[in-house]
Parts: sequence; structure tokens; C-alpha cells
Amino acid sequence: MRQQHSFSPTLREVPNDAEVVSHQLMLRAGLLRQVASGVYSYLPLGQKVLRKVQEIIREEMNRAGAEELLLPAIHPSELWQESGRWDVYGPELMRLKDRHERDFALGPTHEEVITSLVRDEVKSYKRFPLCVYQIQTKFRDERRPRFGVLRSREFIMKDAYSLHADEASLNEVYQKMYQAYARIFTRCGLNFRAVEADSGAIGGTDTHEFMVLSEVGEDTIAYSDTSDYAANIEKAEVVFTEYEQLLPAEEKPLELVDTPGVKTIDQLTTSLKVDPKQMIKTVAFEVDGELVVVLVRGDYEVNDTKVKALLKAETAELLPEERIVKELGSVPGFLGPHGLDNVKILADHSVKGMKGAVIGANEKDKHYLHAQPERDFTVEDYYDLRNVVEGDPSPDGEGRIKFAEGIEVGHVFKVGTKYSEAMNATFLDENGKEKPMIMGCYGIGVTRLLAAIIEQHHDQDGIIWPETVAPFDIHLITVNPKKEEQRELGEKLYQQLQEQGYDVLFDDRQERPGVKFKDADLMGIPLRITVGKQAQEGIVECKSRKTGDIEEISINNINQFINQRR
Ligand code: 9G3
Repeated sequence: MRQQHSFSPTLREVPNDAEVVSHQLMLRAGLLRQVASGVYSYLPLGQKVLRKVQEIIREEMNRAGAEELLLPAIHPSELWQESGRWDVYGPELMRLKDRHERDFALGPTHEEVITSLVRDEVKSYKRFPLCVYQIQTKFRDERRPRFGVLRSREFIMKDAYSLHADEASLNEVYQKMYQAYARIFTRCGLNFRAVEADSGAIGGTDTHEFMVLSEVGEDTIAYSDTSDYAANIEKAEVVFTEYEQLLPAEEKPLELVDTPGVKTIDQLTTSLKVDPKQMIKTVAFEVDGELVVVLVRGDYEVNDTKVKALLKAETAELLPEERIVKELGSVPGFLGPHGLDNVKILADHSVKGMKGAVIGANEKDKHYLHAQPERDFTVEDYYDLRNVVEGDPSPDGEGRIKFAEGIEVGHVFKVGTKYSEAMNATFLDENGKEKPMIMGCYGIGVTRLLAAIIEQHHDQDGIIWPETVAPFDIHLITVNPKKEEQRELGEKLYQQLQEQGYDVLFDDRQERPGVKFKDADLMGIPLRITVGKQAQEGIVECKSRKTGDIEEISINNINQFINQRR
């Protein structure tokens, strides 16, 4: 492709509204332009990488025995009503009406669609297992799209669904998908970890996320410093040990104290000179529509995913402040368990047996001292509801927990019968007995992969594409096309390299050399061939974008040189 005619507008300046490197470089290298918050156009360079990534995904999914199909992006609301998710999902589910005023959803995922499709077509156990996938645009109206395509509102996902007559078959396909994912991310040049993850409301048992290690990752991985245990912090279990009692032994009656304007744990620590370990944090949630209050020791955080999983709910949102006032009769920042009736109160193990704790008094500017469970408030029971912290014992009994940040690029689930039961997708087993199908589902964030690859492959001058996904094989540059010998050699090489099957981006522009080299560094094509002063002698300069090595090569040896570096 001649760069002169390529729609690849590069930017000299770092866009100030791009916070992470991958977003900055995708804009500066001309891969991407924003249309609206969380909505992007992929320019030719970006589309070329997308296609290469998708080809790798297709090869590995096909090798794993899955077959590609294509499902619709607009879903009739009836399907989401059958699964019960139409009313559970809030504004994140993008909805529209057609010309007949009928309700539709823009698909954020396709469990409902695939379940209804297979339900209509498959009746006998003999037809299983089925494993189909699509590479398709998804819509999720994120509250806060950020970090470019790492969290966008329209994105491309590869989503696969497997259907089975029994668990054993699901386990087999799950393993095949797991291995296919490992090959895909390896071929994309990524340093990744598979971690145990929360199966969320879609239920099921096993689920793993594939995380690309990066400090811009929004996910926190809790891993053992001595074993291979690794889990998303949303899931990482807390090994329950007796919590050391920091508190005074003797019991004292509740004491109401004035704490004007003291709302946070830190402010409380300062004003009351009390360690957070001597406080109880009270957090109110709406869990699938139901009010739930969760208690945790002051130095820990409530894990809303564990709350959701415990209550087998689809959603768990923090209760807005006005509802803390209206429905709990309390005051935001002063919420506490004493005197909170008509609401379910769950507690993390860390609260069990506390004595002399500080709690909110459900009145403005007031707290209680010396509170303790059972005497001053009743909890339904004690559960693992807090985030694990660094230094906690690893749940596998080996070593201590440490944290790393990761970008979730893949997620594999054993869903089970959640959708087939809700949508009556049954089959006849070998005894003619009607049973619900068993499902597995497997997602890869394709557009997110581009950003993850850049996060792991860049330097201060720009992107360094792994050869497997680079938009071109060779960046050919003629330093000064006005010099006939350079122009001629450049043209000759352009034709010759393309005839040899290389994908070449040819910079034959009437631009200053510095501009050409800066653009080439930004775009990150693995091999740069420069036609310059030694064109007369048939010598060109070959530079590896990855290592920076530069070699002067005669054009007679150019093919041998290129082949040997692969
Ligand atoms: C929704 C909305 C957002 C969602 C979902 C549904 C995430 C939803 C989980 C999954 C599970 C798997 C198949 C591919 C792999 C992931 N965000 N999830 O179900 F309505 Cl608005 O998508 N689906």
C-alpha cells in the first residue's frame, strides 16, 4: 500500500484525553478515531490488525472443533423476557423500539439467542456436543467508558457456546477451549495468566478468566507467592482464621458520641483515635431489587461479587444515598447495624466476635462506641464477603497472597442449565427422558486484545507489533524520492517484495525524512527497509523495530535476509 494514499492520519502530539498508552498510540498511529464516548472507528491500520487477530482466533477455534456462525445484533425482547434478564439488567442493556413499537435489545451477549436457536433445532442427545462461535459486535452501555477500546460501549467479541447432554462432555469441551485460548493469546504475543474467576449470576461451577498482565488493567489478580494459585480478586477466597482480637476484653454498654462531619473510616480513625480494625463498616446494596446490608471490619472492603454470588443474584448495586435516607431511615456516612430493622444484615467473618467496635448510629454526626454483634445487632449469618488482601494466606494453603493488575481478554464459563431451564430448551436422553441442555460459553474481547497487545508491546517512540499481528510485514521508505536512483530503487523493491508475497507499506511521500521515520516508529511495523544515499550501490538499510538493530543489505540478498529473520 502506498502511504501517500493510505488513510492513516498520524498525530505528533499525545492526545490529552487519552489516559493510557494503548489509547494514545492507537490515536497517534492512525488506528482509531473516536465517534462518541466509548464508540470508535477503526481506520485501515486498525482494521488490518483486527483481521489478523480474528484469523488467529478462527484458526484455533476451528482446530478445537468449533464452527463459526453469525447471530443477530438486535434481539427481540421476548427472548430476554424468557430468560428473565430483560427486567434484571438496567441501563447497561441498550434497548430500542422498531417501527412497530416492538422492544429490542442491542446484544451485549448471546446466551438467549443461541439457546432459542438450538432449542428449535435439536431434540436428541445424539446431536451433542455442539460448539459454535461468532465474531460479532456487542453493545454494553458502560456507565463510564474509559481507556479507549479497553472499555468501550460497542466492541467486537468472539463468543462461543457449547451444548451438551452431560457434564462430562462439557468438561471435555471446556478443556479444549481453555487450551485454544492459551494458543490464541500466545500467538498474539501476550504474557497472560489464566485465573479462577467468579461465575456470577450465570451460575455454573468452573470459570476462568485470561488476564494480560498490565498495570492499566482494571482487574486485580490475587496470586500466591509460592504456588500457582491465581484468582480474580472478585473470586479469591479468604482463608478464615480466628481474627486476632484487638479490642478491649471487658464489655461496655453502647455509648453514643458526637462525630460531626466524620463520615469515612479515615476521618473516624483521626477523630476517635481508634484503629480501623476496631470499627465495623456498614454497606447497603440493592441485590436483584432487594435491600441488603453487609458488615465488614473497618480495615477491609466488602466484595460485591461475593455478595452477588452468595445470593445467586444477577446484579448488586450500592444503594444510592437518597435511598439510604428514605428506605433505611439512616444518614449516608453514619449507617450502622444497631436499630436497623426490616433489612437483611449479612456479615463477613471478620466481624464475628468483635467487641468494643465503633459503628454508625444511623443519625447525622453520631456514632456508637463499644458495639458488639448479637448484643447490639443481629446478623443473619457470617460469610466470606470481603476482598482478600496482600499477605493473607493463599486459599490453597501455600504461600501468601500478592496482587497484580490484569486486563481481562478472555473468559470461559461452565454455565450449566441456567438458560435451558429458563427457556425450556430440552432434549431427549438415551432413555427418552426429557432433560435441559447443558451449556458452556467462551468469550474473547477482540478489540480489547488490540489495546492489550499495545500495552505489552510499545516503547517511547510507538507501537512494536508482534509479527503475527502486524498490519504490514515491511515498512519500505524512500528517503528522498526526488533523487532518481532512490525513487527507482524504491519502486523496484516495492514491486519485488510484493511479488514475494510480503505485505508492504511504501512511504514514497514528499516528506522530510524525520517525519517518515517518526511515523514508522509510531506505526510499529516489524521490519523497516530504507532506500537512501547508497541506492546507487544497491545497498539498503534494514532496521528491526523490536531490537533497533540496523544492517546494510545488498538488494540481491534482501530476500535471504528477510527469510532468515522470521
Ligand atoms: C447484559 C449486559 C452486560 C453483560 C451481560 C448481559 C456480561 C452478561 C456476562 C457474559 C457471559 C459470557 C458469552 C461470552 C463470554 C461471556 N455483561 N455478561 O451476561 F445484558 Cl447489558 O457475557 N457471555
